[in-house]
Amino acid sequence: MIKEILNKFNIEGELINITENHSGNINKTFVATFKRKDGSERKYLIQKINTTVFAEPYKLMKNIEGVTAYLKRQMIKNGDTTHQVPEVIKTKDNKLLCYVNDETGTRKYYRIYEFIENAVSYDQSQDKEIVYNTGKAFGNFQRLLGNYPMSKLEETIKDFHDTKKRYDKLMDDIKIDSEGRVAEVANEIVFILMREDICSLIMDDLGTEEIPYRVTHNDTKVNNVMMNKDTGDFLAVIDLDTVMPGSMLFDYGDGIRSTACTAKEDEHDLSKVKMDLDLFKAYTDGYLSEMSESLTYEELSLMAESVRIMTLELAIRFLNDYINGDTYFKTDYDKQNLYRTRAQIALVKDIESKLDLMDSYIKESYSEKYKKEFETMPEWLKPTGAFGIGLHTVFTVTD
Ligand code: GN1
Ligand code: MG
Repeated sequence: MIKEILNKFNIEGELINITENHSGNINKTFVATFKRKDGSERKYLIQKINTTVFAEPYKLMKNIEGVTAYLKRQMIKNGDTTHQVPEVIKTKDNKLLCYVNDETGTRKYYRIYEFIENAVSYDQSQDKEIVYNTGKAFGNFQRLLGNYPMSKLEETIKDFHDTKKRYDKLMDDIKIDSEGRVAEVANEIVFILMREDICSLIMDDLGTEEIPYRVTHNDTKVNNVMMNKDTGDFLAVIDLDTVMPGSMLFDYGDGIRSTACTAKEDEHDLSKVKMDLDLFKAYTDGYLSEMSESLTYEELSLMAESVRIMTLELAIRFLNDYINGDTYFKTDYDKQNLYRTRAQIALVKDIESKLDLMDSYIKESYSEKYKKEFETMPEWLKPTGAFGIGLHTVFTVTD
C-alpha cells in the first residue's frame, strides 16, 4: 500500500527503507529513505491524514501551502538563512495530497514532506536553552505571520480552542455516558465543573481590539519545533495542520503547558507533575523576545491565566475522549486518556498555586523589553519586582 502511494508522488530514486514514526496523537507517520542515481540518500515523511479529525484534508493542505510560502518569503526578505519551513512534495499530477481506497473502500488521504535533516525534536526537555528556543520559535512564527491575510485561512477544526464549547460538549456527553465510564471519573468531573467560569475568559473577548485574531499555530507542543543539531537554535516549526485565526493566548498557554511541565503528558505518578518555573521563564523570555512589540495589555494580562485555561482545556478533551470510548486521540494502552486527564488536572492544580508568580514574571520580562516606556504603562503593568529575584538574574539568555 505505502509503495503504491509513494509511486504517486514526485520523488526521485529507489525506495530502500521505510519505518513507522510513532510521535503525534492524530495522524499516522512513516519515514521513507530513497537512494538517488548519484548514490546519495534522501528521506521523506509520509503522513496518513486522520479524516475523523480533519474532515476536509484539501482545505488543510491549502492553509499549509499558503502559510509556508508566505513564511519563506518573509525569511528571504529578512535575509534569514538559518530557519526553514516544512516543504510539501507534490504528486505527479501536481496535487498536495493523494488518496487510495482501503480494504473497506474508504478513501484515505496521504501527503509527503521532505524530511528535515540535521534536526532533532524533543517530547520533553529540562534544558533551558531548548525551552527558550521553543518559545522563540513559536513567537517568531506568529510574528512573521503578523500580516498574513487571515481571510485566506480555512477553519480546519471548528471551535478548536473554544474552551467553553469543549466544556459544554463534555457535559452533554456525561449525560449520554455511552461507555458507562462516567461513575469512575466523578472526581475529575467535579474538578472541571468548579472551573467553568475560566473557560470563557479568552473567547469572550476574542476578535476585539484587546484580544485580536492573529494567525496562530494552535498546537504548540515542544515536539512541534525542530531544533538544529549543531547550533541548538530552532530550525523549523512543524505540524501546521491547525494553523487558523486564533488568539496568541492559545499558543502561549499551550506552549507553556507542554514545554514547562516536569512530567509526561500521561504521567501516572502525579507527584511528578509540576510547572517548572525556570522553564516557564525561559519559554516566556523566548516568546516575548519575538512578540512583545505587538502584544496588547489585555493579552499580557491574560498570559498566565492562559496557561491554566489551555491545560484545563486539554484535561476536558482527554476526559471527553475517555468517556466516549477513546475515538479521537491515539492510545497505546487501556485508560491512557484517563491518565492523561489526571496528569493535566495535576498540572492545573500546580499552575494555580503559581499563577501570581507567573503573572509577575510575564510583566517583568515584558517591561524589561520596554524599559524606557515605564512611565506610559498602566499602573498594574509597571514592574513591581514581585518575583523578588530581579529580572534575568536566575536565567539569562543572549539572543
Ligand atoms: C494532538 O497530534 P499531536 O500530538 O500534534 C492534538 C492537540 C493536543 C495534543 C496533546 C489536531 O496533537 O490539540 O494538544 O494532541 N491535535 C489535534 O498531546 O487535536
Ligand atoms: Mg498535531
